[in-house]
Amino acid sequence: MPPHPRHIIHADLDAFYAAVEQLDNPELRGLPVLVGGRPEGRGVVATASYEARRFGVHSAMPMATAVRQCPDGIIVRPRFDRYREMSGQIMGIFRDVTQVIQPVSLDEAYLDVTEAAAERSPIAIAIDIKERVAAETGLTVSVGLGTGKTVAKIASDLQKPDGLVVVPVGGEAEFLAPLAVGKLVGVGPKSAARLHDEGVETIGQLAEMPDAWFARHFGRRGDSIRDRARGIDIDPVQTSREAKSMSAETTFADDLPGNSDEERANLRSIIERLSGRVAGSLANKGIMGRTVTVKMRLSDFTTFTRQTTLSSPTDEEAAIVSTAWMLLDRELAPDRAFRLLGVGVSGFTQKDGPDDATPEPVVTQQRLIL
Ligand code: TTP
Ligand code: MG
Repeated sequence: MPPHPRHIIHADLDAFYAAVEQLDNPELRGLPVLVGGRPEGRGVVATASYEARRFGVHSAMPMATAVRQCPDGIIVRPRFDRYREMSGQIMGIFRDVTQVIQPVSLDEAYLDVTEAAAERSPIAIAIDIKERVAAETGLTVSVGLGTGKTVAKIASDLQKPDGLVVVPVGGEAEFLAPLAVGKLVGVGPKSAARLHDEGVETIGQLAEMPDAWFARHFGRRGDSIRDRARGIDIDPVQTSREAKSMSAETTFADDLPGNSDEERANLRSIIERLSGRVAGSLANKGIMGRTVTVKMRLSDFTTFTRQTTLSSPTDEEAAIVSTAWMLLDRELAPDRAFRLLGVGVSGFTQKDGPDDATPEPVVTQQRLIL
C-alpha cells in the first residue's frame, strides 16, 4: 500500500433519464417508466425506472419486449437537452468538490478527492456529494469510494439506488475477491465467458493466476488487468486536459442509405443527436474543439473518417452539426448505406484558457439510443 493512498470517488446517477422524467412529471413518480423509442419498429429502452426494473426491463432491451414484460410501463420519449442540462448542473456540483474530475457519460464521473480529503474525511465528502445532488437537483446518486477507479466504480454499483459503498484503504483485494470477473472494467462478456471455461469465476481466482498467464490471455492489457484484479490501480482520473477527442457513435440495426429526401433527413437527425451528445460533453468539461470528425462504416464494414478543422474552436451544437453534416453529405452515394455513424471533436482549448497540447489520447464514448 502506498504511504499516501489516493481517494477516488465514482458517482453515477440512479436510473438517470427515468429519474429526470419522474422529477419533472410528478405523476410518473413511483410508477414503472420506460424511456426510449417506440415499441413498434426497432425502438429500444434507454433506461427504465427501478419500478420497471422489477419486471426484468433493462437498458438496450427492445421496447417491444419491455412492454410485454411490463405491460403497465409508461413509455416516455427521451429529452436529451433536458438530460444534458441536468448533467451540467450535476457536474458543476462535482467540480465544486474537486477540479480533478473525469466525466464518463452524462450521469457518471470519477473524482479524485485526495487533496480535498486533507481537510475532511473522504467519507464526509462522499456524503456531502450525495446530499448536495439530492438537495440541489432532486435526484439520487450512488457513490463508490476507494483508492482507485476500479474499486470505486464497482462500489458505486453495489447498493444502487442511492448507494454509498466505501472500500477501506488496504482492503481492495479482499473487496474484489468474491465478485464476478465480468465486473472488472476491461473484462467484457467474451473474456468473462472464456475465463469461466477455465474455471476462473471470481476476481479473487483471477488474481491468483500466474503472471505469464495474464500475458497469454490478455496480451498487452495483461499487466493492467492482473494488477487491478489484485487491488493495485494507479490509473489517474483523467481531466479534460488529457482528453484528446470526444466522440459519440451509434450502430444501426438496419443499414441506412441516403438517397431520398426522407433518408437524408433521417441521417441528418442522427448527426444532430450525435453532435448534441458531443456538445454536451464539451460543455461539461468546459472545453472547445477545432476539428470535427465524422466516422462512417458502410454495409461491407469498410470504416473510414473524414474531418475538417474550423477557423476557431467551438462547443456549439449547431456548428458541430453543420460541419459534421457537410462531411457526411459529401460521402452520400446511390450505392452506399451506413451501418454506423460517429461524430467526434478534437483539438481542444480550455474555454477560458490557453491552447492545450497534451500527449495522452483518451476517447470518451457516449452511449446513444435511437
Ligand atoms: P447508466 O448509468 O448505465 O444507467 P442509469 O443511470 O439509467 O441506471 P443506473 O445507473 O441506476 O443503473 O446510464 C445513464 C443513462 O444513459 C441512462 O439513464 C440512459 C442512457 N443509456 C442509454 O441511452 N443506453 C444504454 O444502453 C445505457 C446503459 C444507458
Ligand atoms: Mg446511472
